[in-house]
Amino acid sequence: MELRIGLIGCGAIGKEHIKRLQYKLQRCRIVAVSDVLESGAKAAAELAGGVKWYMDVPSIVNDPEVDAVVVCSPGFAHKEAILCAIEAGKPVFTEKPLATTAADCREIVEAEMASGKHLVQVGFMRRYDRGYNQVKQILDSNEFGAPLIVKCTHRNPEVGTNYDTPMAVHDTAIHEIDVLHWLIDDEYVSAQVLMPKTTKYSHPALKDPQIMLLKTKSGAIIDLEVFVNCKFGYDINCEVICEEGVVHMPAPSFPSVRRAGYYATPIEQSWINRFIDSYDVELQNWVDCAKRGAVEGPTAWDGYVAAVTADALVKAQQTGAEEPIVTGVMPAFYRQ
Ligand code: ISE
Repeated sequence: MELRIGLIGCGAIGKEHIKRLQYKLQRCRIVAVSDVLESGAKAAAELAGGVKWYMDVPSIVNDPEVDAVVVCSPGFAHKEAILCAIEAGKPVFTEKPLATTAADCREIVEAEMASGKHLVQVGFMRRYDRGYNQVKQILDSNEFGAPLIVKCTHRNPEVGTNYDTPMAVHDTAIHEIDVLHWLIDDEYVSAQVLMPKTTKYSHPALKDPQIMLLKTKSGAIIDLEVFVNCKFGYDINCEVICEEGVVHMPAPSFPSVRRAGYYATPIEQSWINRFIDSYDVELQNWVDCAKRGAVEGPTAWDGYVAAVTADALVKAQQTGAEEPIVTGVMPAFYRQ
């Protein structure tokens, strides 16, 4: 039996996932879409091959033909859709963030635990990326000893004028926030942000670049450069310095070229392309798990941890001080 999906939010990532779920992945099918804009809902229904469309969350979630829900609406609208799916007892995959505040994330965690079923997965797709998984496999082998320092860069060629300083955390660093504690199997305890000279390509509401420092429970330090107007490409790097060696994540391969006095290798330009395979693997895995009532990917608890960590980083952007990150102990429900 195919998993019958209702997809909420038909903007850019919504359309990407409609194409992916309807025409690329296996064992699933979109049966309905919804958007607050009628034109958006209708166009997306067409894109999905003429499926049903709605303009409100309860109607699509409670449609008896919908087995599971995918949420691609803007972050502020996630909570309503996720809580509605939990109430209906349906598996729900939400794009990041789980919700926009730590308190809202906690509410989702509590609602899921009260339902007694594992229903929520957050779309932190980097956990499905080949490179990160290769690094994790090496780290988990213990042959390199304990991780001591993690050096990362998250560079975008440019961002829009509505992108401001806190978005460097909520929109951009949020990926490293999730993937790095999973990668080194540790917990964050504090956050600090250093602000170097701002690039001339930025604007007054955005300090760019930024250096974000995260300390972990075991004492490891993560040094993440976020630079969203770097101009040259979408450049994601991760290097883990361990007691007995260094592990460097491979970059996606491009052919090197010799031309006009240069020997060069291109750099990826778009984040959609950089993680395109990860999205496929992530959603196929979600479909297969949802069919048997399981969640293997990032949970609502991971979404909550990311929100608490992001809050500490945003505070650290303002204070310049080392800010504590207090998530509390992971409930037993999420350790199963
Ligand atoms: C965007 O929303 C993403 O998720 C990208 O991965 C990130 O690099 C970019 O900065 C964000 O705006």
